[in-house]
Amino acid sequence: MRIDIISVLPELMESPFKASILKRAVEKGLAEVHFHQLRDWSVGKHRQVDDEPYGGGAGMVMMIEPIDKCITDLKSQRDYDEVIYLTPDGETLSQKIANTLSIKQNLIFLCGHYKGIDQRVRDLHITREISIGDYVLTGGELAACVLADAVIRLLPGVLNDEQSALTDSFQDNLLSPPIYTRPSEYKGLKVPEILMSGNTKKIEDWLHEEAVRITQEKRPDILD
Ligand code: 6GU
Repeated sequence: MRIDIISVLPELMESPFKASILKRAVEKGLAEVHFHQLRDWSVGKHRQVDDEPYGGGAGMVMMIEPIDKCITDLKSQRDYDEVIYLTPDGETLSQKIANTLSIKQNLIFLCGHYKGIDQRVRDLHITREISIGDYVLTGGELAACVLADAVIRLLPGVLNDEQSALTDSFQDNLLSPPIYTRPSEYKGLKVPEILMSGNTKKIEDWLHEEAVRITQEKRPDILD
């Protein structure tokens, strides 16, 4: 998979891909992440990428020309499956969306800033709009990192068996059951006996019951 991320602040997004699992995914060639400074496609000598809104009002609007030039350049080099605009008024990111995107080859992420982008960019290029939740960030950059992380970890070969995405919370509409490691007792707090019983079938049943119980308690809305 290749992800091209367009932003006025690409430096905000470099570190997540330079550590741990995402770093390894990139090093193994399973994911390629390319950052593009939108100002490189600006037209004037002031590297301007935003302007005042027609009709008035507070805040600035990201101009169509630099974004169109940048996306057009990228599209001339390869076909893209989706051009995704990260915006708080997009569809809320879910595991289902991450699963869907994880089977794509080439993706463009456009990070919004200021009051948003000229509507004509949306009409012309954007195939999907994604938000990471009902709150407002200073820009789409951190949301782009969240989306890239959620998608890249699903690519075949990125996680090992122990980290398998198949047992994640949300993958089967259940939260994860409680987990424990040594010591078996700490300050009087004991690990449930059943987990040390060695009875695989009983343990599996118990873990599933606990997952259902915890989901009912914390997130009844995701149970099907
Ligand atoms: Cl994608 N962008 C911004 N600016 N704020 C957000 C968001 C995105 N998702 C949730 N809040």
